[in-house]
Amino acid sequence: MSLGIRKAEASDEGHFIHVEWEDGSKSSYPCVWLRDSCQCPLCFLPSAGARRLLLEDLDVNIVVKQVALADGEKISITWPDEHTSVYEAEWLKKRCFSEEARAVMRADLFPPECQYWGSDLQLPKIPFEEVMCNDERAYKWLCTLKKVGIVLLTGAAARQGELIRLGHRIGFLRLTFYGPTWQVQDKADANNVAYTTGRLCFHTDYPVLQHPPGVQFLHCIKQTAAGGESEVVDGFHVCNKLKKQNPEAYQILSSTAVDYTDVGVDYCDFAVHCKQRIIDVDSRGQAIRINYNNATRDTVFDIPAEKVRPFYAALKEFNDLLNSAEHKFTYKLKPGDIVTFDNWRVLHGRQSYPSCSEVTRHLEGAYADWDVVMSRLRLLRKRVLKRD
Ligand code: OGA
Ligand code: NM2
Ligand code: ZN
Ligand code: ZN
Repeated sequence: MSLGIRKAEASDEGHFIHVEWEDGSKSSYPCVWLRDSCQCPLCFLPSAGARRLLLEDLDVNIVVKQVALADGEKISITWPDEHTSVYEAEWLKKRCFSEEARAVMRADLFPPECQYWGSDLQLPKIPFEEVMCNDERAYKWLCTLKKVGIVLLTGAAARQGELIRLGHRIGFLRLTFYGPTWQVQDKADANNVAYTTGRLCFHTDYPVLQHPPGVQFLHCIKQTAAGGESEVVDGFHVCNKLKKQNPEAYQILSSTAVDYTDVGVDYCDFAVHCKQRIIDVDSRGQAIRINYNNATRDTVFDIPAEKVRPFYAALKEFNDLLNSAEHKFTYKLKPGDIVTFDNWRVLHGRQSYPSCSEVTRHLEGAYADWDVVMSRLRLLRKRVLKRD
């Protein structure tokens, strides 16, 4: 049972409705928002959960004509044009404008929990087939992926196609110029440095795309005996450290637009160019996305010449911190392992391995967008926790 309403009255010359709840707490709602949020069939399309009311038809200076309380469960408002709107207590309570109520709603919609890690990472592991057929396990997988930034799924078949299945489990994969899924192995005339046997220093994938893939999957099908170890580092954790230790480097990396380029042929031919800040920050200066791949960073560099060396110095500081023993975690994928990680937060790399005429190492890779992953996480949460 939800909390009932004790009293509802208009105030501020009809611009607000003040609600007093049964427990004595109070909420106030701007009338323009109430009118805009009318749930009647003329103003709202329930089958789409979307507003039908046009902004053209909203008077931003609207005031209430009359407000009535029904059984403490609903309030009913009559507007100057005699349109009436009814709002349920529970619906209103959730949408209370107080700082605390908004923080609760925000945390529900956008889980904020973030566990930073370094070389002490206890790599979370979940059996792949359990994620595929058990909703609790799938929910656990996605919560951990969001919170820690990396989860290893174990025991998949050592053949191509498992990532297509995983894509269906969440919804769909992100198609890029490298195809729906892509094969990481040593290739003649490689169209990407990943398709060689060389070492890959810490990077995020695909900063050349305006909206880089949020989540990456790498499925190990074949692993070389010597070399080919994987490395990961918590980019957000390192950014916090850099900001403290070297605020000037942080300032440069979070403000300089770096040119990226990727030109070639794969799924189709491509000529992609983009400008990205290596550390993307929110309005409070907190890192929200790392965009760094040294291989696709363009030789075209659209900044004044005198700013170039300070930029390299800042990047070097960041790279040194990423590589410090305290921050990086090293492991080696086994056939059947699928590493899933936050490509906006976790930087990854690999050690080199001997080149050979046969293929000695083969990973299948794929991307997903955070929108799709978070959507699946919310739906699984609803089902697993049996709530709305
Ligand atoms: C990549 C990549 C890692 C590896 O393909 O972008 O980072 O272990 N591969 O080969
Ligand atoms: N691959 C692995 O930014 C990049 O070029 C990352 C992408 C080739 C799909 C590599
Ligand atoms: Zn209406
Ligand atoms: Zn990569």
